[in-house]
Amino acid sequence: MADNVDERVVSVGRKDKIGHVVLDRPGQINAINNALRTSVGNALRELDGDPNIAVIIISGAGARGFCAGADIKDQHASDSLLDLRRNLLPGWIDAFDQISKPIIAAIHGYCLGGGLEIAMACDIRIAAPDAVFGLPETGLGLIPGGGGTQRLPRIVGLGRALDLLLTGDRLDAQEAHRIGLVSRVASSGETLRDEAYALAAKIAGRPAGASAYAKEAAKGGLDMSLADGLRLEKDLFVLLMSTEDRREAAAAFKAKRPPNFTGR
Ligand code: CO8
Repeated sequence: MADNVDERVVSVGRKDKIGHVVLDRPGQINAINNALRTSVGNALRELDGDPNIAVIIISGAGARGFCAGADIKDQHASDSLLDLRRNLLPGWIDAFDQISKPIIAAIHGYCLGGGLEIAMACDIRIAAPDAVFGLPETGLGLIPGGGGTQRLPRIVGLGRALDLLLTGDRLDAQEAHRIGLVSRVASSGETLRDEAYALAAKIAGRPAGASAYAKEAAKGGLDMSLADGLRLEKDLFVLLMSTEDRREAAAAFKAKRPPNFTGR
């Protein structure tokens, strides 16, 4: 099935050093079709390459939720196995790992299936109190295909992950916070956006190279032995020692003035 990127299913905003990708199919609770999949990837790559952007936020349009997963109505029984495999294998959600800038998922309402897989591929998750999380795939005769079986155990541990995968049980925001599926809960749905922007601004005010390397070391190390991860950390540490921002941070500390970081 050809990817249809003519339908506008994602909108992109830029404010200060923050790029904002909005999943924009509110009539379907932002369910993931081919156009959305392609557009999200394009938007992330575009913002990652924009030197004026330091941090990326992803959220969902409309009152109902962040994303209700794969578009169940858009799945064609006539799609060949080859088509299905072609659509899944390039690992479009895995491509989030290629984005060097920090990505924050700002989640309200339903965050199910592929929607939760998108959120788990982000670096920080902040939830509105009304957020509802779950991986319903086994009830649909499937398993998650966007990284859920791999990222969920890495985030919450194998026992909790298998419980959620095998039961399809839903979690509210407080429970998701308790088990570490989200790291923050906004004080209200109305303030979620502002709180996500404040979090993004805090990160954007820090040296961009350090943020990128912190992310690369922490996430990259998960796929390595401890020894290889420690080596990666040291290599990236040494690279940062030569940056202007590192020198500026030390100079500002000595002069007791705020630093002026340039991203170099
Ligand atoms: N796909 C398509 N349309 C959807 C989806 C969906 N996943 N979810 C909701 N919608 C549509 C509904 O059909 C409805 O449209 P319409 O008004 O035209 O009838 C509209 O959104 C509102 O939904 P409801 O009327 O159902 O609203 P409710 O409040 O009654 O229920 C729920 C909300 C609980 C979210 C319910 O809609 C629901 O259960 N949705 C399906 C959730 C689900 O099972 N998601 C997982 C799908 S499987 C998956 O994601 C696997 C991904 C693996 C691969 C990832 C890479 C592609």
